[in-house]
Amino acid sequence: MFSHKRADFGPDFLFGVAMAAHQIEGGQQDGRGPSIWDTFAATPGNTKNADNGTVACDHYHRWPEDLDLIRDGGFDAYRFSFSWSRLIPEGTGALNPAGFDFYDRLIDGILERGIKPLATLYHWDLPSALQDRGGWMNRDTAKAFADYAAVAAQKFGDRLTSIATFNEPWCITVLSHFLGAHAPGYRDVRATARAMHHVLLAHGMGIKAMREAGFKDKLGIVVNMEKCDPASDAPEDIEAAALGDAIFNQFFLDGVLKGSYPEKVTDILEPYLPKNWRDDMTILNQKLDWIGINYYTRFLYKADPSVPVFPFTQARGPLEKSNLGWEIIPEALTEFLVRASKRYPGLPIYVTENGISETDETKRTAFFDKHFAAMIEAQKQGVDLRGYIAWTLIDNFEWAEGFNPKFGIVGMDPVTRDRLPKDTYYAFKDMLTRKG
Ligand code: PNW
Repeated sequence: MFSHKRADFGPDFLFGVAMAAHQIEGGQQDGRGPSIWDTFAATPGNTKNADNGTVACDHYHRWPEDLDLIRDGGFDAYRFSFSWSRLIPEGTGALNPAGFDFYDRLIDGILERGIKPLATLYHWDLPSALQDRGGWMNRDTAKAFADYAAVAAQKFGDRLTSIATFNEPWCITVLSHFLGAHAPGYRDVRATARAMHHVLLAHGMGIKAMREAGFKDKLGIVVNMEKCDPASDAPEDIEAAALGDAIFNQFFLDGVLKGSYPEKVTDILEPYLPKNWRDDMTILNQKLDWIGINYYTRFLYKADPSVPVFPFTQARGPLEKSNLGWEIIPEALTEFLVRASKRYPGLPIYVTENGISETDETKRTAFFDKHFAAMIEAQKQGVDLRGYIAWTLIDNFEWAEGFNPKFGIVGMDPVTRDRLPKDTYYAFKDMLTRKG
């Protein structure tokens, strides 16, 4: 059980769980177009055990029981993502009515159970047809995204509590175009710099389009912040960590909320960014209604002049770890929340993801409990923190790591795909449904 109770977080604090389309849906049918994660996972060596999201949790068919689990756990909200290529198979142009029907039923099902739907437009599954034309390296993808955002908002927006444009720009760009770990699997700094700018341009154009469609108070973005510490006291490692932090934890929110990028980063990326990127900064800089912060772990930075452009390497440190080797540092959540509320004042903040891959339920429950304490500490320090969304409801397709990691508070039988609630699910249920 948790040591906290609902009341510790103040009135109206929202608790939810998050999942993402490609990690759970399966259902490659009824007109869904291919996405970059279908092709990436189909290429040997890209994912552990050649796992892929073809069936995943079969949420496409089993969503009613998944929503029942969310309701019965006492959660207020469900954060999910739309599969862009299920709605618009080629990313632009013709719509897929069966895709719209699926999300219609899903959203109605969420509402019928008294749960708030929190939608994300882009959780990494770019339609392959757009990747064929350069994906995020191509400026046209930003326009395609804005059109998609407008269509999705017009169709579903009135029923949604919130709409986020992007989930984790760092993962979409640096992890996927520089480190090569996620789709499309590039290791190319020019691709990375262009993607960094075009994703944020897409965000700005998408927000503008949704505002013009009449949406006033529900629009935001979700970034992941991970602690960036030097691997030693050496000044070059300290400088490497500062650069890593500026890329990871400052570039994206500064871009959209201040209309500027950290100079540390543009000094390096200038030759690789689209030529007239400065002209776009007013489009990036749209008023937002809230921001979401995902937080998991930290990286240690070691200066390494042999690495081109970003002269450092990132490694894991020696502290207590999850079964994926991710260090557990709850205090850093307080730091990030305080830092974001000071740097971007006036915006409500949500923790939109936080969780651990673990088979030991005592450890998982303790992980959440410690991060609850870190949030309460942030509130004491004046952060306008409105909610916490746990990652994740069900063990699912953990991208390049396949199905091995166990982030779920509910497990899944690998053969029958039956849902198997774990101790931590019941800890949430106890905290969230306990009276008084
Ligand atoms: C997030 N890191 O990804 C994603 O939003 C989820 O889809 C994913 O399942 C979850 O966290 C767990 O991984 C991250 O390197 C990927 O620090 C990498 C990092 C953080 C988050």
